[in-house]
Amino acid sequence: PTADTAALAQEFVEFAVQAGVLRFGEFKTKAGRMSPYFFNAGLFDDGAKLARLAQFYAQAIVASGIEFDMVFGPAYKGIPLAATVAVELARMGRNVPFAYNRKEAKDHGEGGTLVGAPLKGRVLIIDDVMSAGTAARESIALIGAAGATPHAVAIALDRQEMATENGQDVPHSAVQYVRQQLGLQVCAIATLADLLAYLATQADGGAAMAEHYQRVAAYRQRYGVQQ
Ligand code: OMP
Repeated sequence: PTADTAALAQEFVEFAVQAGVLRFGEFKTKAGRMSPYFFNAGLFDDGAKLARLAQFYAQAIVASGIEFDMVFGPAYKGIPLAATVAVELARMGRNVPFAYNRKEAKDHGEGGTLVGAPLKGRVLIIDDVMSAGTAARESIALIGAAGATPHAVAIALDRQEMATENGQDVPHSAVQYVRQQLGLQVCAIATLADLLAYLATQADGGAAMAEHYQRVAAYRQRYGVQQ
């Protein structure tokens, strides 16, 4: 990461903590792990927060240099994300088509599961968090089936932890799998490493922050992957 993307990541972690989106405590993840932190993108729940969030995504995407022809939001959580990011990209002079999917096919009216611009060219998927990569794999299959190219994924947070296959931990993260095995580019606004860096700067701000740092560091020891 360049100095700029590292600074953007620090700003984003601070924003997520202040918005109550990134919380510390005890949380069970989809993979069944007890995590000392959890990022709930659904809590970016007013216009100002969504606008700010979209700016972070758009800046991270532009800084990554990833090329793409359109954006796609996977149902449900990816839909408002991709919509607001498309608006922000257009504001930045980069107007691209936008599409999303429904979870259930509609049998009347326009029909089908895809809404918005036709899927074509290099598609950038916008999602919240990648843990095991299940959601990403579904979007990739759907985009391929529509005859377009799943090209890249932009997420807010890369947890940089071991993916699971058939209930077993594997030595790579879902992001590494999507990059190396599926050949897509992945851009994250922030990572677990950025979160730890942030907590380290807050550690003299009180015992609570120092404890969060210790617990998140221990979690990385246990479940983190080599970068
Ligand atoms: P995968 O689809 O398996 O990659 O998991 C992504 C999902 O994990 C998200 O859509 C959330 O439901 C959930 N999640 C978070 O949103 N934030 C976290 O910090 C951790 C998880 C998780 O359960 O791993």
